[in-house]
Amino acid sequence: MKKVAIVMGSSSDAGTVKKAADVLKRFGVPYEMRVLSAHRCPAQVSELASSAEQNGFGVIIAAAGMAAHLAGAIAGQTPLPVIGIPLSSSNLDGMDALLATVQMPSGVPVATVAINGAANAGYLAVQILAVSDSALMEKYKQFRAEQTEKVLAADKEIGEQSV
Ligand code: RP5
Repeated sequence: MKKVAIVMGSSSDAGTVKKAADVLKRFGVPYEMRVLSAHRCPAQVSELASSAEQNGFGVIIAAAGMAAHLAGAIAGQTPLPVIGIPLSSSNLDGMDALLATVQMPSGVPVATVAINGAANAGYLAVQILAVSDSALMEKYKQFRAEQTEKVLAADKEIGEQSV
């Protein structure tokens, strides 16, 4: 199976970004985590992005806050799909990172999840890899069915409290 690279702009991002790794772990998808900054170590970001395809990665998740150029900088240097996680910071609550991550020029997309939406970045990476991996697709469909069952059980339970 192809691996997922999870890159974050700072070690201070790790608490939020870990939720993406937790999802990948749950589905048995191999991943590698890195701390690399588009601004503080651009050469290393280039190295990771330009070699990711030949190194066995299928998707790259990139998380950053503030002037969040990490996902876009990676997307510009790889043909692999890139998922961006904009992270909240104290001054602008993540709107800065959201706009910096999502507003990519035509031809170089970053699939941007919600502010701090690390779990969905993990799920989206699973879905992308599952397109060419039928066992993974079955696991993902099972997860979706379980989600539905949980909501319907909650609906039944609360419905029983109706008067
Ligand atoms: C971004 O700046 C990082 O992704 C982080 O969210 C934010 C602050 O980084 P630190 O100053 O905590 O390293 O590049």
